[in-house]
Amino acid sequence: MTGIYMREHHLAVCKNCFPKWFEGRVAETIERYKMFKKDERILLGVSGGKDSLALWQVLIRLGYQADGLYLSLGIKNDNYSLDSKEKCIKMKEKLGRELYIVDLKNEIEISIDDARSIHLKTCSICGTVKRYFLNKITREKAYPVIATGHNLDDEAATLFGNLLRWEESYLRRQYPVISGTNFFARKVKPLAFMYERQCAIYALTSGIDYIRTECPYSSKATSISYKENLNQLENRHEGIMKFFYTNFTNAKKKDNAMMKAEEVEIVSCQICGEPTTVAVCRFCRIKEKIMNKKKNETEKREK
Ligand code: Q46
Ligand code: ZN
Repeated sequence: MTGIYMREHHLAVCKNCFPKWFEGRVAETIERYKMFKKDERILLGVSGGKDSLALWQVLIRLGYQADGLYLSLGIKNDNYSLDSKEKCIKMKEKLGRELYIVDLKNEIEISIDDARSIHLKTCSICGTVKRYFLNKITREKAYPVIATGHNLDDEAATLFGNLLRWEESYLRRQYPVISGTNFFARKVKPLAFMYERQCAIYALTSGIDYIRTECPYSSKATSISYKENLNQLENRHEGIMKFFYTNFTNAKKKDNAMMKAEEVEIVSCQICGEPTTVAVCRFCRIKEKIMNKKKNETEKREK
């Protein structure tokens, strides 16, 4: 039987053993970073992609209580949103867990496709919308933990971008686990030390049906070029991505000052009531901009 060779670990694992090996490594991360316990309910953001669906299955196989939240963003190209929702529903049925589905169109009468009309970067708006609903539903359903399927490639690309722009406040916040507060649940990334290709192999070797096409907006995401550069480095210097991110997290662990996030006052958004650091949260500001733009266009047409 052909083995799966992982250069960075100097290890070959056969197809049949790979899922167990992968699950074992995720379990180590969860324990090392004290992410959650077996009696804590976890809400996991699922997109229909390989990472989040793999994580959902791993958590259930490890005996954790994880439910999913799928956000239908209204990305119409290639029916991307419809296909991704169907993959999440399939996984919910396989695992026998709860899946919450939030349809952006029903919630706020706009979709991610509308974002282009206000000339903001689609992925930046998408990120705000996802964080908003993940936080909101987590609190409404009283989950103490939010999990996301960010893998090592994602985390290394984010770190790379934060360092290039010297984004100090983001660097302080970047870590595989962020403690909860009175306003927000604990945030965890159990796949933070697993390479993207390892997540893909796990999905394939353990029979996960995930969406194979990329989001139509992903080619414009800045993180893609960071990932391409990091992958080039990885090809020449095996394991460099892992060193980069692992040594960053180790340095943060040693130095308490690096872990300390800036203290900011949290207030309730004047429009939606969600916790925010400014009078009107970013989500409400974006929504208002899109609605105004639509209103102006309708008025122009009617004139
Ligand atoms: S879903 Fe959203 Fe991603 Fe698509 S619009 Fe960009 S951020 S690429 S993870
Ligand atoms: Zn708001």
